[in-house]
Amino acid sequence: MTEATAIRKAELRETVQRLAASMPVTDMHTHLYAPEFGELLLWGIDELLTYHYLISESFRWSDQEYEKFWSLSKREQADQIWQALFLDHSPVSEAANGFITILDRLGMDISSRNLDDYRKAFAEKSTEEQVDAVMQIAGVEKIVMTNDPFDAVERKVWEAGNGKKDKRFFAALRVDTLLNDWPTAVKELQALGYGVETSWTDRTKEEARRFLNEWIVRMDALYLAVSMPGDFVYPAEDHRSKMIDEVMIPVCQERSIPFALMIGVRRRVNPGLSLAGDMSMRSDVSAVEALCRRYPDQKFLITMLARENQHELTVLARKFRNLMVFGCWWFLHIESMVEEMTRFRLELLGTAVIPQHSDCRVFEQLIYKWEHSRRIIGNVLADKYERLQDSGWQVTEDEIKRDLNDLFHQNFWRFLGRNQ
Ligand code: RAT
Ligand code: ZN
Repeated sequence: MTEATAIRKAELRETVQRLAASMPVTDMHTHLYAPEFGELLLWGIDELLTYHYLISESFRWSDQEYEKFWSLSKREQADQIWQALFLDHSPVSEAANGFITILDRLGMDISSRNLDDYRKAFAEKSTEEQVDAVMQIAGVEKIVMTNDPFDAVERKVWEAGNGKKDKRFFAALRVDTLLNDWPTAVKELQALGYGVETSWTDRTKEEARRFLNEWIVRMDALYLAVSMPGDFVYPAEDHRSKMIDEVMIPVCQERSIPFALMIGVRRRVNPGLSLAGDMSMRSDVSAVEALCRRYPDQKFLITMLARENQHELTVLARKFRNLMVFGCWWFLHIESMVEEMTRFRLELLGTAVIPQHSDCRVFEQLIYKWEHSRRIIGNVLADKYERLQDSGWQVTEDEIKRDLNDLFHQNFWRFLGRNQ
């Protein structure tokens, strides 16, 4: 190690922070779409203010009937949320603070608190312009969407061959209906011409596999994805286990793609809140253990929603190299949890983890979700390097770049076997 390549102690943290702030990111799970998907791509001020994270927070301050809220136009809903969360009270929550970060980084005058001015500034942009600008500001280079062939609007885009045009966007085939609502899946599959029936016959399995195979190829899907309730058990004598063992794993293996499971949701705890009414739920990590053990050649991307499951899941990743832990999901995507989880993940796994995904639903959210996460992850990493430096281990700028590139980008692609 030469004097020239070693970083002086006083500069170490600043160097890590600078590199963490600018390292290009692959966002491996979002609900964003390429511009070709038209109305499915949400962006703009009213979409930002009516993000379901903010809807549930605004109801903390309101006794309005849920139906009344849903009957309002999007703009009226946004006005109400602005009033409740930004004017009547201070926007200290992660999601509310994130909205302010977005406005600021887009060059708006935060001190004016003038929603009309903000609206005007957004209205001047085209979708394409905003997508380019946001990706540039956020430093996000590649975005993985969440894609569902049962969605009629989305299906048309793929069938017209427009889903793969924008090379910055990648597909993930979402299979929730097949696993969690088989009767609906049967109807959808039949309508698309697949010869399935409710009972678990050989032909049904074959046709379900054909459906997945055809759609993986059509979308060039990077992985299969599902969100599971917290009471997901595997193996079990139930539909889910049969679907996983006889349809999903065989197809993933044939196509050499990972299976992503997001475990620990309790859907519609308060149905009146719609999408904002879902809860988290503690899960049994042994389901993941059983999958990883039974299918050592199958890769699993796993995230869990309950804080209580995080440490055990991270320990499990030490035991199974076919398990990649990813992201701080949903209610865990807050400053304190990202800090805690990143710290023990690095302590248990080194840099062999995907520390964050954004889960954005509205395009500009990329700005705040990544800026906030980059800062925390950079800080935790700096702590670790400082400790090494105290023992005489010199870390170079190139090594810091290598590590951040792994965390924000390359670990995902390497796990997929598709180095970018
Ligand atoms: O984070 C979210 O916005 C949730 O509503 C869900 O979409 C979750 O991320 C999921 O993918 O199921
Ligand atoms: Zn999601």
